Amino acid sequence: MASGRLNASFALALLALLTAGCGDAEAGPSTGGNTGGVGGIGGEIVGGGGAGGVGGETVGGGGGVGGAGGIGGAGGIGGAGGGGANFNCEPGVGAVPELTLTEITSPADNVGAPALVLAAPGDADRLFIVNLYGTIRVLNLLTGEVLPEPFLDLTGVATWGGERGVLGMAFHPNYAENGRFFVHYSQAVTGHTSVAEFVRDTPDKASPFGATGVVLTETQPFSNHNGGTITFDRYGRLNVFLGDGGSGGDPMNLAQNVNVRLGKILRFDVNVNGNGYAPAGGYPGAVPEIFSIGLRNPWRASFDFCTGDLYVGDVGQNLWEEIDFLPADSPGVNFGWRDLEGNHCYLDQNCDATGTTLPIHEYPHENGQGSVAGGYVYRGQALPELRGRYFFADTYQNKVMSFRAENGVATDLITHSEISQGLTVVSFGHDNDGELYIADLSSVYRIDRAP
Ligand SMILES: [Ca+2]
Repeated sequence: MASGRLNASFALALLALLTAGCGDAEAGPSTGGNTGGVGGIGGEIVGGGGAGGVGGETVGGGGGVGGAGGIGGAGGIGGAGGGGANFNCEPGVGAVPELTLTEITSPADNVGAPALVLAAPGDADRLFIVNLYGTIRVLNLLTGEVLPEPFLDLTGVATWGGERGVLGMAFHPNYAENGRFFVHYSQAVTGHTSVAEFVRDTPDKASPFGATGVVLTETQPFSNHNGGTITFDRYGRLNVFLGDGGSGGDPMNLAQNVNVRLGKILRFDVNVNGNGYAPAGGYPGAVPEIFSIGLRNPWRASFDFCTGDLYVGDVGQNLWEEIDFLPADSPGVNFGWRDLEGNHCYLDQNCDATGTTLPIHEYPHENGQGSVAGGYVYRGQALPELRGRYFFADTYQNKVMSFRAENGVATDLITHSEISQGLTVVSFGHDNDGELYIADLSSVYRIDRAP
């Protein structure tokens, strides 16, 4: 269906964005369920439902509340990243059906270059669409209409082009009450990285000049490999994914340098004395906000709402694309770059992989092309067959794929070829029911059951 409608300027940006070996584009929009789900309906494990919210602290335990009715654990685990007022954490059942894509935005909506789709905690009927080119728009799921005015317009604050732009967004787990949210963007003029906090003025509007805090700024030695994802984990910590600084092959070996934040996963407590920031990384011997090292360009990453496991799509250099996996509550690790590209030595063919966490899944470039776009574990209602499957895509190879992580091993890998053609998938998203969406830099689609 819908063929990728890439016009010339999109294509240009995209080319730069995704140049093989220069990967690019999530991050778990921690839609958080402050609203606290109704709790397990009869123990139905309405995931996260739970209180989620509460500062994200408490292991979403919130579920607790729900759990009440439910079978303990139910909401229990609460959400990775908050939210998911209506997620379903039951195991998948039945054979994977044929899927289809339903386009939910149109060119007339002028949503620009959608690079991320996410839902706000406590806001079940709307989606926020992050436009790489500087605006964040709101889509009303009930009417199908995009609000005419952007929720946030960072034109002039952020710049875009190549792999720069508005790259990520995350709602505070308690957004419904405190209105706090975070945006990862490339600064105007310099192109350097900013992760800044904003507070909404109304449910439909936030001021671009109203940043209430700066979590981090980072000088970028090159324009590419800026990472992108920011997302809350189930303990309410903000996780920031940064690329290796760019060029190709990580010429300064920054991803392995524990004194440098590039090529890392960073963690911050954003609730210090209310709304202050503090490093919460804990990687041995590293700058205190560093949690894990050895990433090349982690454009899109997410936490499984139900388990807390972390999935990272790390864009490869010349030959291999990879999905990295870290079980919930693991200490930080070294994901290998640039000693390794996927499971393979990169520069030194006699490299030593001791102490390195290898990908849960890798796949080769095809015809010299590849750029992985990490997605989410499906925890929705409409397609119980998909529950527990981690969805991801390759932007250049026109593939949407999924697997299940079982005991740290990717099993039952599927290429969903029926929804793979004609799109330039750069990112995924989900609503507060756990249904999945695809962003392809020109439009947004929901993954549905084929009729
Ligand atoms: Ca790696």
